Amino acid sequence: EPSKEFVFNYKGFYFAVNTTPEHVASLENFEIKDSDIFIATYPKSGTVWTQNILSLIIHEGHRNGTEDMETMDRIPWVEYNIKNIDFANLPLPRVFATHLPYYLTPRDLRNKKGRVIYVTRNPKDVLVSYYHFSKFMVTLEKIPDFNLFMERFLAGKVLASAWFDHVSGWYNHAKDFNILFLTYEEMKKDLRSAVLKICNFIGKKLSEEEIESVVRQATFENMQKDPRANYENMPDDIAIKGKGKFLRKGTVGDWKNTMTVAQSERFDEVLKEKIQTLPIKFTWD
Ligand code: PPS
Repeated sequence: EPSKEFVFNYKGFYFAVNTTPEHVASLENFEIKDSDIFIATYPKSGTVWTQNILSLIIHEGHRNGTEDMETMDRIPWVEYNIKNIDFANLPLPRVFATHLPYYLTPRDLRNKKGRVIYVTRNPKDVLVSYYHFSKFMVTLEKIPDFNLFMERFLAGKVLASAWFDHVSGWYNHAKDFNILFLTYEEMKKDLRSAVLKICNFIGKKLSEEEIESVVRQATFENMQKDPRANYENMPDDIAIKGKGKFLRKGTVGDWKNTMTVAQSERFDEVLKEKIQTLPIKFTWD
């Protein structure tokens, strides 16, 4: 079992202890506005990237660099409101990020009010990214041995529980939501098309130059340099400075640099058949 020092279980899902069961429970009745947009993901699947893209699409000042506001302040985490942002008074359209499983999201959202963008990533890259991430997050349990970390991940004994349950839950309940599915790999392959898909989904029309500006500012290289976008100013009680970065490598197939053949086979043994039941094909390299 994961250590109680780091997570608690609420209705079958592991949350970090920097939120409370009361706050999570209150989200059921969280009032959704028609223009609300939720970015939903399993951790390490492209959340920060999508947050930045939405910031750039929606806010002119963000796009042209006249507005100095960090993504994490503009697009708060719903279940981890660590900065005590007043959700009710955010400018419209409100955008939120979340790792919630489909069944713990606000009821309105499950009745097709507001919009959801759900981003997936091939789970071997998710695992490797998660492993590196846990080394510098104060809020995550330290499991330095990769093999052990992988077993915990495969058993769903980590923050956000089992990757497969998260992804299959959202895909199988897609019809309850007003939802756009994207993959990390398609964003990587053709960022411009992904940006256009998002614009189309939220009903925002941008000029050709504006689209180009969004795409340029949302590349890994440019986000890594942009303190508004790269999460380098996380509070000290959340992330340990100098031990790692939110924008670490940003590639497809990095799992091959960490996982041994045996580990990859063990991973396949647990997940390969299940993955084939999903209405989605993953790109592994
Ligand atoms: S979190 O903590 O759940 O919000 O993490 P999340 O943002 O979902 O995932 C982090 C990984 O996304 C990569 N990333 C990017 N890749 C490509 N292009 C851009 N612009 C980009 N921005 C973030 C980030 O580097 C993490 O992946 P790894 O493999 O660790 O580099």
